[in-house]
This record gives sequence, structure tokens and C-alpha cells, in this order.
Amino acid sequence: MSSNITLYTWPTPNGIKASITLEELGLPYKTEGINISTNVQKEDWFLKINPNGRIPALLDGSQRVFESGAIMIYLVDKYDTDRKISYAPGTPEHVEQTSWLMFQMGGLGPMQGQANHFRLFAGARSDYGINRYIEETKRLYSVLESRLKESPYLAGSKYTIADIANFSWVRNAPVSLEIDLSEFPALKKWVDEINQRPAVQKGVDVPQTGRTPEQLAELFQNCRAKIDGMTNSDKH
Ligand SMILES: N[C@@H](CCC(=O)N[C@@H](CS)C(=O)NCC(=O)O)C(=O)O
Repeated sequence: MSSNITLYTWPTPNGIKASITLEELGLPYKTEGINISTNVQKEDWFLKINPNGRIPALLDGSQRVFESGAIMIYLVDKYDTDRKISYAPGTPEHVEQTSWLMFQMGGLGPMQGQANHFRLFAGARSDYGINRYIEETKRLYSVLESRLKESPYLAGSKYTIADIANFSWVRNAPVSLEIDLSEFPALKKWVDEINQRPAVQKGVDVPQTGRTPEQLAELFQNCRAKIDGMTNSDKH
């Protein structure tokens, strides 16, 4: 199928949801690397594509799409005619697919994002913030664990965008937040399996930054050490 897609992205948990989806669908696309540490995502030209000033965002011809969940839904609605990574609207599995996608968009992403903020990037140390958001992230992992004990994939027997969305956040938790996935064996098995998919291996590295997994692990370790070295600023 013809497309004229440009993906504006950076290899972060939200960014790779879009690139993995494009890779799984085998769609040709151009990539514009948006290095979020330089705040290019707040520039006027970019705000015309995503008024929220965040990645990922996508242009398909003159059609803009922003919010990673909306991008995934747009791509499967328009291009997944073979239902490779989605269920057909009107089926019970499609309702499950939407439910688990929204679980990620409204729950796991925001909560783990706050855990990342307090544990890795905050300007002041808050043990309350660290504990609250890491515990909430783990609670959400236990919800995924329960589902994956009863079903091979989140929406049913098929790998879908619901899996891509949740996987994109869970995969890095051991190195970023030191969450031990062996506490969640069904979740760990699912992550390990999805990690093997060729489209996932390509999609997690878009755009290529040249940073190795070891360098990323060291970066996270340094971030945690910086926070640990601060005095806890919570008021009691
Ligand atoms: N709900 C949005 C969240 C997007 C988001 O937070 N993107 C982060 C990277 S993972 C970002 O652009 N951060 C830079 C910033 O906040 O300026 C989505 O799912 O697309």
C-alpha cells in the first residue's frame, strides 16, 4: 500500500511504539530525529505537528497524528488490512485491544514516566515520590502479569498494538528502575519473546543514536547515583 509517512521521534518508550508499529506493518517511512534533550519539540514548526510539544508525531501526507496511542490506532486502521497486529473492530478481542492500549496510555506510561522522573531526572530527591511511583508501576505490572497468565497476549491469542505499547515501557524497567522482572514470570516471558521479533529489534533503534545498551545502562546508573547523593527533600 502506498504511503507518504514521516515519523518525528526519538528512541524513548513512547517513540518506539510508533517505530515498532511501522516496522511490524512493513511500511516505508522517513524518520526525523527529534533530540528531546535540545527542546526542538517545543519549536513552532513542531508544535504545528504536535501542539503538545512531545514525541512521537507523524505526518501521512498532510494528515498529522500525535499521541503515540493515536498513531498506533491510525496506522492499523489505515494500513493493517491483513490484521497482522490488530483485531477487527466489532470483535471482543478488538475491545480488549483498546482496553489494554488505554491501560498503557492512561496508567502505565504516566506512572512509570513519573517513576523515571523521581528516580532518574528530578532536580531534588523525594523518597516519597520515588516510592509512590515505583510501587504503582509494580502494581500495574502485577495487573499485566495476571492477564498474561491467562492469555498469551494482552488482547487474546494474537500479538497486537496493545502488546507493543505496554512492552515499550516494560522492556527497560530492569535497567532504568532496577525492577526485577523475575517477580513477574509471565510478564518476563512475554517481554523476552517480543524482544526477539525482528521488527521490534529494528523499531527500538529509531532513529539510531549509536548509543549501546551498556552506555544506556551506565547513563541510568549515573542518574540514580546523582539522586541518591542528594538529601531527601520531603517535608514530614
Ligand atoms: N502521551 C504522550 C506522551 C509523549 C511523551 O511524553 N513523550 C516524551 C518522550 S517519551 C517527550 O517528548 N518528552 C519531551 C518533553 O516532554 O518535552 C504520547 O503517548 O505520545
